[in-house]
Amino acid sequence: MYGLRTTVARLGSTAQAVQSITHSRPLRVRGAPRTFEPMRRLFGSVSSEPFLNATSSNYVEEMYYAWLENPKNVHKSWDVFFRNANAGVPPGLAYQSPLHLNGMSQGAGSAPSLLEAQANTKKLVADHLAVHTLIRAYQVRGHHIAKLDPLGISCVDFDDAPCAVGFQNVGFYGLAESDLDKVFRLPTTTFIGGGESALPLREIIRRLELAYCQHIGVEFMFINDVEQCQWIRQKFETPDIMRFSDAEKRTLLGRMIRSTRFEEFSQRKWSSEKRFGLEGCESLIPALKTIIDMSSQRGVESVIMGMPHRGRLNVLANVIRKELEQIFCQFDSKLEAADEGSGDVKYHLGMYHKRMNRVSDKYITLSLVANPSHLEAVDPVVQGKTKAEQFYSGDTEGKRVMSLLLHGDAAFAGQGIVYETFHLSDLPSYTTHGTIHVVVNNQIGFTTDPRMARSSPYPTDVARVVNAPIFHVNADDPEAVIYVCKVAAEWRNTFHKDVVVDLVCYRRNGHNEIDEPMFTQPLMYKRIKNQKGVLQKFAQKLIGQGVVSAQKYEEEVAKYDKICEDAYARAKDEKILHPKHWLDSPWPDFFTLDGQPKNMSRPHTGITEEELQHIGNIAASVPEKDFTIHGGLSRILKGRANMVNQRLCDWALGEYMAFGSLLKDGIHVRLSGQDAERGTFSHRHHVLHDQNVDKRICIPMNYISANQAPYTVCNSSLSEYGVLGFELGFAMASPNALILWEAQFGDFNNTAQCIIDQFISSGQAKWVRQNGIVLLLPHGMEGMGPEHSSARPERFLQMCNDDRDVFPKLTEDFSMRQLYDCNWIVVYCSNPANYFHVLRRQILLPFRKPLIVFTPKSLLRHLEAKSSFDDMLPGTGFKRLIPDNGPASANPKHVRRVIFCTGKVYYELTRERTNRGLDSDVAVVRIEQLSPFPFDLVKNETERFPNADLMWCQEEHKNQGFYDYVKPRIRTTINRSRPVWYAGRESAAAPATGNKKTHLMELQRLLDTAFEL
Ligand SMILES: Cc1ncc(C[n+]2csc(CCOP(=O)(O)OP(=O)(O)O)c2C)c(N)n1
Ligand SMILES: [Mg+2]
Repeated sequence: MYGLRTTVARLGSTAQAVQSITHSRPLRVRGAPRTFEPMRRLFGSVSSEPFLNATSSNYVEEMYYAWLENPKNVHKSWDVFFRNANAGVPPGLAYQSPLHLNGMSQGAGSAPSLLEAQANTKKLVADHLAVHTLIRAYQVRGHHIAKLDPLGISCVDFDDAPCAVGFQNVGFYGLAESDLDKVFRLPTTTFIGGGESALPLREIIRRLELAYCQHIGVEFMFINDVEQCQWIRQKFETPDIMRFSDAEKRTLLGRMIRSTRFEEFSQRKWSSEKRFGLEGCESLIPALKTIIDMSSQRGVESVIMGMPHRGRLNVLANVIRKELEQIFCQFDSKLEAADEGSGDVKYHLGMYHKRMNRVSDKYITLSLVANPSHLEAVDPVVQGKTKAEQFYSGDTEGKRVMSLLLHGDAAFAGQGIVYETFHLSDLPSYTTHGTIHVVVNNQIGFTTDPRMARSSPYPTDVARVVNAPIFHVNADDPEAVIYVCKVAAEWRNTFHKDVVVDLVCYRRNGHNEIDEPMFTQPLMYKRIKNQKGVLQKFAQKLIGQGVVSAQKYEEEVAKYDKICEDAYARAKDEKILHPKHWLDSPWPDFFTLDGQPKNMSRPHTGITEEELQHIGNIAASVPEKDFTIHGGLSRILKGRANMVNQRLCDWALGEYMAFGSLLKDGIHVRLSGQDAERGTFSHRHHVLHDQNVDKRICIPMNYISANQAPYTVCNSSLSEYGVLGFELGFAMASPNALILWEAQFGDFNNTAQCIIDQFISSGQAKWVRQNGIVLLLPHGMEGMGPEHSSARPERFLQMCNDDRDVFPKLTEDFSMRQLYDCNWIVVYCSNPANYFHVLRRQILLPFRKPLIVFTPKSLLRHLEAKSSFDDMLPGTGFKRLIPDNGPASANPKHVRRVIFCTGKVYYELTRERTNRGLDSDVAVVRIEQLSPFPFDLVKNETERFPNADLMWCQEEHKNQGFYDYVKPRIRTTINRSRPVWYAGRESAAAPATGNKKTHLMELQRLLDTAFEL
């Protein structure tokens, strides 16, 4: 079957010879992609010289390669032609008609009538080329005319390139009706022959129509890999390939019954409730089940799914097999939840379920990731979780863990995150080795028609960016649906590349069950009203075929209805909702049996002197032999070695110490982000590049100890939404990993706002699911202009769940309780030791919370922003607040002002304080953990300086930064007994000025305010 490919591969050096025959256009050479001409060119005039046009060259090329392999592979006429051509006869004269073609014997060189021979040559070759072109036309464009739309209203716009195939169009290719019964040899690029190598044209067309123009439309000819193209052709062209046994048909009917009756039952019981039913696309359920069955048979043990609202309850009930009563009781608005948090509507909840797959007889775990309303936002999250499960189970090729994503047609085309996610699909640190995408293409988005919802012909065109094959299928034909799903699953498990199944269907009701679609789509809905249900049609078909009796069918329906009724009765007994039963990523070993942290003791985050020395030395070394690094990097490493000798850490080394020590203890660390390997500010250098050997790299962090966990550091694609979603998903899989996403500059986090708002800040409240993702967001006003200055701390702080007006009860375990209760942790560290501790604390805590870290830019190289090893030894820990430690604290009663601040401005303040000789008069206190707010420690500081006025100082503008969050909390701490003054930039629209001089003036002004006593 793959003969052509191997022949081509072997013949790279013969391209020259071929070129001499088809000299109008260079032929493909070895390794070059196989591209396909636009149809207009395929139809282009061949009158001047049939050999010399583009399509012929492909055909001649294939013939030539086949001939080179063995002259018997081609027709005698081609054999003679190639012999002559190789002997140097010009292409137009090289053809010699063999005896049986024109009744005359004409040996090479004995041309009795050259003109006659030329005429025959032209006709024969033109006819073959025409047939070849026709076959390709079906392969490329058959989907244009396939009967994909159950409603028959689709008007996909293929611009000015209609697909002219079929009996009536043979003239288009230069063939005549009289050619229909001529026998043509089939090219190696088609499988319609089955066992036959030549067929009459009429039969060729009939078989192509069957393969490409019925209920399945296949888009694949853009794929560059010949083997993959051949594979797909074979799956759809082979005669009679779409056959099902009676047993398979009955299974399919059973699944259609469940799918259809589930919606009907729900509609009967809760007619005025939103559930985003599947009516009109009931074959989704057998589609998914087929994919899962096939994948399980091929060795997949875990399928991680993401899907939107449409049909979600049905999927939970009939694919994941969540207990029906658990689904039904979600409709009871009076039930209270057992777990804390906001909970979520029923069609957003996740699920995790391990069960026996009856088809493969193997266990399979199915998880459906909880998602927000924001369509497609879950896509990268699913991919990240899948990647993590593959990573932790050693499934390096994606053979055991697989992702399955469902989409709506409007969202798939409209949401940019889909594109971002596709672009992760083949990147080494992000690939999940092939995702199966299923689009519920009901030809409408809420109230919007496709012609207003996208500019591409299909909603699936976005997938072409990664050359994923796209199988469009009429969802009213359940057999066609499950056939393409089988092929899709096989594709994914053979080539480990993405594939799309486009279920072309309709939406029987409005957007939800209480919506009126006739307002906006009156004609479509008139058509839909007359549309017979797919189950009804399919059941009639099978009854007609004698596959199932009418009685048996009715019994099956009644059986499932009873299952629903029984579950409905049981649902009434439910007294309470258990959100924890809807977890998509349980961490059973991490928590106690009832889901609580195993202890609440504060973790010890310091490490020993030896560890610090050892990791420091690794950070300063090139552990691989004969590895040449850049001279500038040698200096950086030497600088690190010097710091280690002096027992000092800068920012990069502090981070190294945190990562290295966790890795040593078996904690996987994964750092991902744009240019994260080197670090945007060229400070990190976690991946060394050999200056002499291309792509040779060395990651010293993986040389810390023999039994360490692996370190992953990866430059991501230039995406925030997609990549942050991915890392969030990665962090879901295991609590025993430190997963960090770094923004190039902190302000770019707003491109990922959806992940931050919908998942990170609120995920636990909605879905009782913890997540320890770390966001590293470079932040700081450094005169670089409005962009790149602010990571927008005000936004993160505004979403913190602690109450600014309530002073909390200061219990023994206050700091831990606070962390446990918060929705995320926000820190802005002022020195490397604290950064080191907070990273380690993140993983040593007995629970998981997202951690937002504002990270420095200029402080990376600031001489004072260094920490001694002494601050990282056992017994030391993360400081939520760093009190003043200068002359002011020696005589607190005399202190006239306490300036509270956070992060980088501390260094500006202390420099100015010294310059003004105010070291004894002003205390500067750093709040390193902004949220949860260290009420206890702030209280200590305010009490320590009873005669001082209190001030918050920040370099950000007043309406930005930290002020709005911190001020009311300090006021609550002091029971509003003293004012809290402000020193900082005035309110502004932009985060910073674009003028360096203004920047410095503003800075001076805020320092003046801070020290005006
Ligand atoms: C990001 C986002 N924008 C808007 C919406 C509001 N919305 C909910 S469903 C829907 C239509 C979705 O159409 P489609 O993707 O075709 O799915 P269908 O409902 O037809 O199954 C819209 C606009 C949303 N949920 N998410
Ligand atoms: Mg839709």
